[in-house]
Amino acid sequence: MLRFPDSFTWGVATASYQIEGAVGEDGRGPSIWDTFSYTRGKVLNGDTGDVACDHYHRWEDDIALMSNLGIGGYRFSIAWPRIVPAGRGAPNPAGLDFYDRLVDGLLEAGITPFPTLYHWDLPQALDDEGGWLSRDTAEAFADYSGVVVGRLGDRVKTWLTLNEPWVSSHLGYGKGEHAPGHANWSEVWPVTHHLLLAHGLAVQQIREVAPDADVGIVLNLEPQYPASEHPADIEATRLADGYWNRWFLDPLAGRGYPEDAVADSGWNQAEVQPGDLSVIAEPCDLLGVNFYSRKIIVGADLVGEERPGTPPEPEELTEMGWEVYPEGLYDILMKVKREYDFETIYITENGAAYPDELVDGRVEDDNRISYLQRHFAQLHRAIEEGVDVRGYFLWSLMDNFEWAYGYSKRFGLTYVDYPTQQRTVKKSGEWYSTVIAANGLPSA
Ligand code: IFM
Repeated sequence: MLRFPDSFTWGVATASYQIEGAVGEDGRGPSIWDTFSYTRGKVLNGDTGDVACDHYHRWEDDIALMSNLGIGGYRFSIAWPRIVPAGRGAPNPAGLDFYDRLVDGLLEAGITPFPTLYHWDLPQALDDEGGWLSRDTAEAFADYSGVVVGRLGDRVKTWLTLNEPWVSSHLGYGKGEHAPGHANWSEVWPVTHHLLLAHGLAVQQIREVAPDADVGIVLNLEPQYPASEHPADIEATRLADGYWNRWFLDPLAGRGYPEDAVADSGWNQAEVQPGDLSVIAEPCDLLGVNFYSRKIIVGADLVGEERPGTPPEPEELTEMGWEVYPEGLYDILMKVKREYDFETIYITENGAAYPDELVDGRVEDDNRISYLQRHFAQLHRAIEEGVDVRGYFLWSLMDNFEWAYGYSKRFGLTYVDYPTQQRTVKKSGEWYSTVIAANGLPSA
């Protein structure tokens, strides 16, 4: 039996736009994801988050679902456009009431709430004024954070500011695969700065409103490995790590942006004003790590050439096409421990999409169980070797709106039949509840 620490939190994660639906109800303003998903050709099959999992109306059932599985912590996100429909200005009482009821319901069920303040649904009104290209958006985020924490901070003890700023900046502004759909690589760097600034300003705001709360940010970290020992591969891997991991970890740790990646990007850091780097490095209590896969890096000047060794081919992929590489979770946790001094870590997301099918009322997702089992073993290994991981949040409680893939990818422990909204716990959900009950993995 691989036992986890006694107070370890076993949780699940979701995000507002991916599950709530009710986009036009109770005063919620439009978000960039409404606009993006209503734009023809942006989301597979024209899917939108209009209804999603209808969690806005079914939240009590969803809490009961978690409770039946024995879930100890729920990481959800708060929709900024429900709280402040125009992004800044007067808060919307009905939006605050929704999360107030949700938090009370979770606490009554013995489930600890871990809200994230921003999981990509920026109010459209702020995008109209420049979105994350504008420094003012960072200030507006801090104000909005203060409103939410002012209302829920008597019951919520842990706050997460941003989810995966890499994705917001690279996919939203660089590639255009996510809202707001810009495809302009030079926008990525100022956007990352404004996002990190927003995080730092929000941490300051949260400290004022709820001085005893724990605060952190969620990064999607990914270990990068050279395809061979060739110096070109090794150099390219260092840069890839700079762009993917260090670009965020370094400024949060008070080291500023990584010089090598900044030089390579050509960003002149014009948006970095005096004092910004110390705001970004405002001390936090925890780091949230989302882990899904790894990258194998080929140096640019080796592309197409005969290689000094064969790069490993991925042996196993999820339905997203992401390589299953559980050792990567161990490696990235060890790297963070070795190179930084974040107090504690939570795995704020990990999980896999598979082509699940509901047959005779059952989803036999043994592939997902195998994926989870191997990741839990690597997580356990990192904890044994001294990484202070306090909890694990499985992505996701239920199948949901997978951004540009719409409803075509299923990550849930619970199968959602979208036309009827019926939830069916998958075999992996049953299995996860045995892990939770045992606080560990049966060695077999
Ligand atoms: O669904 C997303 C989530 O919103 C952020 N992290 C990755 C998940 C799977 O792609």
